Amino acid sequence: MTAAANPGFTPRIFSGIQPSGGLTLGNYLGALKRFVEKQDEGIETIYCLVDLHAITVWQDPAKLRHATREAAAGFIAAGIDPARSILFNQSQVGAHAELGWVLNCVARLGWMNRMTQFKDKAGKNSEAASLGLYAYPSLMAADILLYHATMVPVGEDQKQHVELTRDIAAKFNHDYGVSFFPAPAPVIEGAATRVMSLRDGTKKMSKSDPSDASRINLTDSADMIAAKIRKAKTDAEPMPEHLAGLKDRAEAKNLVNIYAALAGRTPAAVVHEFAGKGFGAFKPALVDLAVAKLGPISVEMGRLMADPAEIDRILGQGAERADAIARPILERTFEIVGMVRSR
Ligand code: AQP
Repeated sequence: MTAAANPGFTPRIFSGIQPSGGLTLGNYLGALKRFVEKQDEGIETIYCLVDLHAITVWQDPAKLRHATREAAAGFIAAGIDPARSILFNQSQVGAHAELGWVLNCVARLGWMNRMTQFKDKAGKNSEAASLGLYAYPSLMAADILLYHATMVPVGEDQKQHVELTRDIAAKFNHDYGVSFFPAPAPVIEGAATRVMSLRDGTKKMSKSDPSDASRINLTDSADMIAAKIRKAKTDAEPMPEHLAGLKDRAEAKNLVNIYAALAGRTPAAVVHEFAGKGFGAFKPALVDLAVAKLGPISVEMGRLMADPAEIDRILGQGAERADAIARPILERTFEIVGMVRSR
C-alpha cells in the first residue's frame, strides 16, 4: 500500500492527535516524531488536533482548551513548522463534521462493529458510550478524505481505522460511480509503533490512563522522566544476546524499543550493545537519552505556552489554509451525492 496506488492524486499526508490530555511519549514516537520526518522529506503535510474526536468522551471544557493549545505547542516544539505544514484544530474547519455526516451514511454498521478501539474504549458498558465514540472512525475517514490525503502516519493502534477509511472511500466511489476519493495508506514505521505502559507491558501507553506513572508526558521535567524510567516495570533477567530473547518479556522489550526509537537505531543493535547487562545498567542510559531528547521539547513547550494568543493565531491561520483545500472537496462531494448547491 503506497501512494503510488493512487494515480492522479498528489502525495499528501494527513494525520491527527486528540487533545484529550497531555501528549505522551507514545504519541511522540508513534506519531509526532514521524510527522516531523515527513514534513522534512518535503511532502505536503496537514496535521490536525482532533478536538471533535476528543469530545467523544466527556472533556472538561477548560482542560480541553488548554490541552489543544498545549498539543499545538508540543507539535511546534517537536519540529513542526507551521509555515511548511498546515497545523490546526479540527473544529475550526466545519467541513470535517459535514463530510463526516456523508460518510456516516456510507459506512456500514457491520464495519463499525468490528472496530477494536470502540470495544476497548467503551469497555463492558457499551450501552452507555456516546454515539460519537461509535462513529469516531467515520469522522476519522472524513478527516483524511477531506484533503484527498494519500498517506496517514499513525501508530499501530490506528491501522484498523485507516483500513476502514479505504473501505469507505471505495464504497463511496463504487456507489456513485466515481473515482473521487483516493485509497489512503497507513504509514506505520519505526521501532516504537506501539509504546506500552511503563507499569504494564501488555497495555498501550495512553494519555487517559489513570496512572501518571504509566506514561512519560512531553511536559515532564528531567527529574520526572528519570523517576518514571527508574520505576518502570522490568524483570530480573539480563539483556539477552539477541532480540528474539525478549519475546516473552513485554516490559523489557518496551524499554528497548523506546531506547531504539529515541536513538534512531534498531532494537537489535540496542540489544547487542547491552547484551549481558542488567536493567540496572540499561535504565540510566535510557534516562540520559530520554532526558536529552525530550527535555528540550518540554522547555520549548513551556516557552510557547506563555503566549497562548500566538498559538491561537497559528491554529487560526492553519485552519484557513486547511479550509481552502477542504471546501472544494466537500462541495464536489455534495454535488456527487445530489445536494442542491445554490449559494
Ligand atoms: N502508545 C502508543 N504507541 C505508539 N503510538 C501511539 N499513539 C497513541 N498512543 C500510542 C499514536 O498517536 C496518534 C494519536 O493518537 P490519539 O491521541 O488520536 O488517540 P489514541 O491512539 O487513542 O491515543 P491515546 O494516548 O491512547 O489517547 P486516549 O487516552 O485519549 O485514548 C495515533 O497515530 C496513535 O496511533
